[in-house]
Amino acid sequence: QAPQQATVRQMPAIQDVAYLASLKKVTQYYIVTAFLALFIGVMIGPLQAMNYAGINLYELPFIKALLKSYYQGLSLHGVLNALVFTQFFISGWMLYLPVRDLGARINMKFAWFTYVLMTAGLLLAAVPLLLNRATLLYTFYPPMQGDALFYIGAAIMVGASLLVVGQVVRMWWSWKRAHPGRVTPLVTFMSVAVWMMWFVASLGIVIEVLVLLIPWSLGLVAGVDPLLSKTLFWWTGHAIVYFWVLPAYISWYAFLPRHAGGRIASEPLTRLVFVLFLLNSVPVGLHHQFSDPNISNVWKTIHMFLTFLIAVPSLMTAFSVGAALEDAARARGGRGLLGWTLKLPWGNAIFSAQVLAMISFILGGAGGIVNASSSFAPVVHNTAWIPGHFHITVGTATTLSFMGISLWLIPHLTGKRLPSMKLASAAVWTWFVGMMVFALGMHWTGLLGVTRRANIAATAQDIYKTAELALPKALTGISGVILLISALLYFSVLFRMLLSKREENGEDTPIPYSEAISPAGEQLATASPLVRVTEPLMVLWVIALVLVLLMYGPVLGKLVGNLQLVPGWRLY
Ligand code: HAS
Ligand code: HEM
Ligand code: CU
Repeated sequence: QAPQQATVRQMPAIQDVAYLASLKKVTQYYIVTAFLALFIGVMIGPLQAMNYAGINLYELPFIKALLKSYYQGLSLHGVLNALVFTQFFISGWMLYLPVRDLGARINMKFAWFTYVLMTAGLLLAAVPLLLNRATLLYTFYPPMQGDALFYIGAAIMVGASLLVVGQVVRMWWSWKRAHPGRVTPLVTFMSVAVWMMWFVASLGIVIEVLVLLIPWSLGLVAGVDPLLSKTLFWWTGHAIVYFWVLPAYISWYAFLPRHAGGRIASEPLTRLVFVLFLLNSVPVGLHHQFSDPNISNVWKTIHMFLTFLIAVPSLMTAFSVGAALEDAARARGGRGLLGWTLKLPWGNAIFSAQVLAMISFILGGAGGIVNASSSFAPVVHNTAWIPGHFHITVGTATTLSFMGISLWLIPHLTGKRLPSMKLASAAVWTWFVGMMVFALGMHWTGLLGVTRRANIAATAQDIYKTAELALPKALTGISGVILLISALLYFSVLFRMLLSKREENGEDTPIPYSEAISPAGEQLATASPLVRVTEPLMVLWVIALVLVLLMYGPVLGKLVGNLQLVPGWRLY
């Protein structure tokens, strides 16, 4: 098809200036809170990388004053980066986008209330974390026990995210009622599907925390069942990784082609991808529990195959977004089998951040398939390989995408200008290089048998000092330095931007909508069968819930029928 000049989708205008300003402000609060959490979280990362290089920095007086132990630092790092940064960013991003996409009017008081509630939950949980009274790592597996305040704060945070689900789904539903027969616009469709998936996903952790952990930490019940808790945790804990990455997919599909000067490949296919995630993201969590007792191999194997199945929509994304980029590059005169990639706007940090995030995700995804395969899992489980895997998924695919997005989103929300594209580019490229080196070092160290979550630099054991470990350990240490520089570059750009004066109307930096080569159309009556079967998200939501109950019911039933209550431990 001959490439055409892309025309931007006309967003419905929001006339009420005060309303638009308040909507942008609440989104900005979410996004800025997210990056503040990331800033603190990421500053601890290099210390951990040094640990895996065999260098113990935790005895330095300055560090000792801040962190009681390696594990307090690791708990803060995991919670702030993986749980707080992601949830706040996503709650702002996936509230703002569908509202603008539909030109809808939401209840701003409720939106602000949700933000305040989420922040209150965060602050409550932060108290015991900072006081070393919830040094449980971000998975908080019992019987390790923390102060009740930690679990209560976490419950409030998750509860607040469910209020966002309610607000977005309700808004979409009123739009449907006001526009019978219309096809839901793509960005709204993707956002609603992800929020619905998160609702189904969150039920596991909600039950775990409300029914098991809070009463136990308050001393109302004497014991807790570790395996039941862990199983409920991974009900949520696997799907949460798609809650982290799908908001980046929204940008890769809908906005990235525009940054490259091109078009979305296919809207109907994109809708199919998101429906597959809604249906299949949750019932796969047992791939985190292959080595746990009391869960039958039959169920572990079923979850393993369902995990392979959930890689399919990501593979579809790779080909589809890849095609969109190729379309864009060829429209700019790109030639050859791979030569077209040179025509992509690599100097634009908004673009390069997200494409480098995607390249990192090809490797992270491949590693994920290894983790999920029951024959390989025993080799890599609980080794440094696993942090290797997730720093190129959540730590790069998600984080670097969100960093790239922030470079246009903050100007759009605030009317402030990006102070320096050069520095932003330097931050983006060093993050990518740093994480590639980190992943190489950590995957390699893991294959040589070094465990994750181990303060190896503080032990005298010879097994961590063999000659074959020298190179991978050195790589990890070097990556820590590169990533520290990268983070300082990125945050200096971000904070300079936030602290600068407002220079333009934020609408001058529009939401970068792309046109589609194959659009979904506007009217359901004339739309393709694929568009029509993907439209009833409410029905698909119910099916998703039923599938999870089928795939988890028997496993949980057996555990509940055979409860093993044990008292709590404090190891710190
Ligand atoms: Fe994972 C453990 C399996 C995806 C995060 N994962 C983790 C943990 C985290 C995490 C945090 O089966 C650690 C949990 C803990 O602390 O114990 N993971 C998978 C599989 C996938 C996967 C099969 N993981 C993710 C994503 C994450 C994430 C996404 C966060 C965002 N993971 C596992 C397993 C474990 C695990 C086991 C447990 C291990 C253990 O033993 O403990 C799949 O969803 C991956 C599918 C992805 C692909 C790649 C598609 C590529 C795309 C980009 C295309 C690029 C283009 C660019 C087009 C198939 C979409 C072109 C560029 C040009 C220039 C042209
Ligand atoms: C764990 C380094 C950024 C999420 C770790 C570990 C290292 C590390 C070495 C393994 C610790 C261990 O197993 O003992 C770094 C460095 C970073 C960085 C150098 C960049 C400067 C990030 C980002 C995220 C993230 C951006 C997510 C958004 C996590 C999580 C863990 C972890 C969830 C697991 C904590 C646990 O096992 O409880 N990090 N990291 N990290 N990191 Fe990072
Ligand atoms: Cu998983």
